[in-house]
Amino acid sequence: MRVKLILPALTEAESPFWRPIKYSLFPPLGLATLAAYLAPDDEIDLQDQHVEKLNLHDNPDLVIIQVYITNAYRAYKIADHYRAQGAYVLLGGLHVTSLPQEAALHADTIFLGPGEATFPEFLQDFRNKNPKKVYSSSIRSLDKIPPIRRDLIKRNKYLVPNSIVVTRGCPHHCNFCYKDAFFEGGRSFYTQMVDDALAEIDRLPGRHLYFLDDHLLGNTKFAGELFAGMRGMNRVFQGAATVDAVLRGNLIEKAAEAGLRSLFVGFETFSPANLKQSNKKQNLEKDYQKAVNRLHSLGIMINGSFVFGLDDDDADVFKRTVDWAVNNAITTSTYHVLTPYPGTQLFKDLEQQGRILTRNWDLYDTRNVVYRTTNLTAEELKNGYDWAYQEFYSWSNIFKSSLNHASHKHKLKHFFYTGGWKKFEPVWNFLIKTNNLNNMLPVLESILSRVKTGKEKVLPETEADLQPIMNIKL
Ligand code: B12
Ligand code: SF4
Repeated sequence: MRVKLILPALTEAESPFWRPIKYSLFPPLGLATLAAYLAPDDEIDLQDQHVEKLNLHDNPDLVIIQVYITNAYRAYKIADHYRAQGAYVLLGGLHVTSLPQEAALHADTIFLGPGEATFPEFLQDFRNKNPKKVYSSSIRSLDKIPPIRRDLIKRNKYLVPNSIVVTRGCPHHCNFCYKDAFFEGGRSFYTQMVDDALAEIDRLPGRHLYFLDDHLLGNTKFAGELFAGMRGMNRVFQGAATVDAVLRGNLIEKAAEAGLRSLFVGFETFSPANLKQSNKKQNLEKDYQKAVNRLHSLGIMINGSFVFGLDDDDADVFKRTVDWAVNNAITTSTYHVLTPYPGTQLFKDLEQQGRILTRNWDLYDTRNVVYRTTNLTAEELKNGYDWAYQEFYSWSNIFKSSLNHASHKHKLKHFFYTGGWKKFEPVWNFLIKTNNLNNMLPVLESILSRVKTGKEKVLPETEADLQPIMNIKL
């Protein structure tokens, strides 16, 4: 059987905000996960439109498309094209799960929720010529899943080919998050067996890993055993977790020992009223500064996530948020305009209040205001969001923020990481065009080398560690 798997590019591919580097970070892990269930003699073509031109002049028997909210229209067009020429088309992913009726108009079969149980079930039905129209996931397990088909990933096209997920979902229930809708009808947080996760890590070449798990520290026992198993593997890795998990127990120390060098943390807002509105209970009354200090004392860089536009936000929120991040030496910030994804509690609440202004899903990219605001006008919100990005990533703030670390090594790491990420777009574009992106991995690994504990004392202070960074002529 000829099988085509497609990750259509997100809308930004045609927008002035398109940053090729942002979309050349991670390979399509979900599709490579599904490909593992296909037969050894199936002819498989996996295409990621973010990094390559789609070939639509082929003739597959089965087409599998992953749909996010802002690639939905593009995904539907591709689906219609292949159906018109007689292929059997499957649609699945977050957006299909949120809006199955919409997606069903463009597919022969749709999938709701994770695909680990439903996709193999479909394949059996398909081979028996009896596929269903809808498969909805209720069995949720990662036990004995076949190894991800990483051989189908064009590694040289990505800065971070070693992305990995060892859990699914999250133990929390923030009302703006996709996760309750996506995992409805079954468990919404579950993990791999530790040994399987370690085996997957072992299969990955090089040193650097990026865990895409929503909350890598979400299950203390699992994470503790995973980090214990990773000690001595000589890995450096990045991941995501919540403020409360950073503050609780000593899991974060174990993570640092295992090689954690940067963490995406959902601070989102400083307002208790906003946290309550978002059902983000885990952040309530938590000392953000303490979490930051703890991470920095372990040499872990921070990517802070912040949401603007919650009902308690006023015109000062942008400056307050940027100043806090700069003063606390947050390495990178990700700002979002509050976005009510369909299927979430936030969408339901705003819809009930008559506050949803558009259903043009292309605008649901966290850069646009798609709902009626309260304390701020939509214009203030959009301008404030744009200003926050510009301000945080201004050279003066990158300097200032870097200097807020105690050790020289952390200062340098911060400066090169942030500057490199946001200030050298033409260099990234050149590396992408010349297929050299993957060659930057050793540089990233150097930047993620260890800074040690206490007052961020350098451990061991080796000039050699930083040499590759100093040598890049950006
Ligand atoms: C990697 C990633 C990215 C990459 C995506 C590129 C890539 N190659 O994947 C980049 C960096 C580009 C990115 C950007 C953004 N992202 Co993002 N990203 C992720 C992340 C962390 C991991 C995705 C992943 O690989 N998961 C692991 C794999 C195994 O799972 P999966 O892809 O979901 O696939 C499974 C199922 O969905 C299903 N499945 C999927 N497709 C299909 C198809 C068929 C036929 C079948 C049978 C099954 C099936 O089966 C797979 C196995 O179970 C997720 C969070 C998460 N944990 O999923 C957020 C996430 C997808 N991102 C999100 C957001 C908000 C964004 C941004 C808007 C952020 C921003 N402000 O810039 C941007 C832009 C996205 C946009 N405009 O829509 C949200 C999406 C919310 C939503 N409802 O759509 C998520 C869920 C994070 C969150 N917690 O809110 N992101
Ligand atoms: S902590 Fe993060 S992943 Fe978990 S529910 Fe909240 S926003 Fe979603």
